[in-house]
Amino acid sequence: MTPEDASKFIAYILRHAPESIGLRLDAQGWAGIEALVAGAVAAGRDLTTADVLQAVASGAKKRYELSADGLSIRALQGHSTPQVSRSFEAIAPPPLLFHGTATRFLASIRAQGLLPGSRQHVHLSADEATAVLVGQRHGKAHVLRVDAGRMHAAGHVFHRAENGVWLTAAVPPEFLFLPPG
Ligand code: HQG
Repeated sequence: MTPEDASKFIAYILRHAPESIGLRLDAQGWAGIEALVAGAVAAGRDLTTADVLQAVASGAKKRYELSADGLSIRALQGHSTPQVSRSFEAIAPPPLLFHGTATRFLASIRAQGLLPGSRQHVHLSADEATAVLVGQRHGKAHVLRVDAGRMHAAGHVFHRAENGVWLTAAVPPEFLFLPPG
């Protein structure tokens, strides 16, 4: 597998579908690297331990973490699998956060606010440039500004994953700066 394909495959397994290769994650998202590689190979994928270690070390996005003993790996955020319920500390967000989306989702977001979809949290970023890249994955990017300070004051809980991604359960529309329309 190319490094990019390996990283995407590992993300899919560790966030969304560990059972598809017979892998069991613990509640904090950890899997043994040996079990991950063995499961992938048994499912016909050409994945090696070196590919896994490279996926952890490389990439602008720090998607994964190695355990202290170097034997296990987990995805830091973005899970939809019910096997994982990571406990994140609640912390106060900066006053303004950003969410990158696509213009085609704006009407629905205006009505419902930001919903986590299949993931366990809505993902927000502290900088606008990251939000543009996230939005481009879905189409014509639109960056929404989130009034995180006011949301937090109103009792909404925020977390920050180790890679800097901000997480919250949902963002009601009144905390979004939406374009007129
Ligand atoms: C949109 C990537 C309609 C939401 C990134 C987004 C991120 C709504 C899409 C991480 C909506 C969900 C997560 C509503 C939200 N109506 N659409 N009410 N509320 N949406 O991929 O935030 O490369 O599940 O705007 O960098 O795009 O995987 O979430 O467009 O950190 O490491 O529904 O994934 O990281 O899409 O991305 P996603 P996301 P990785």
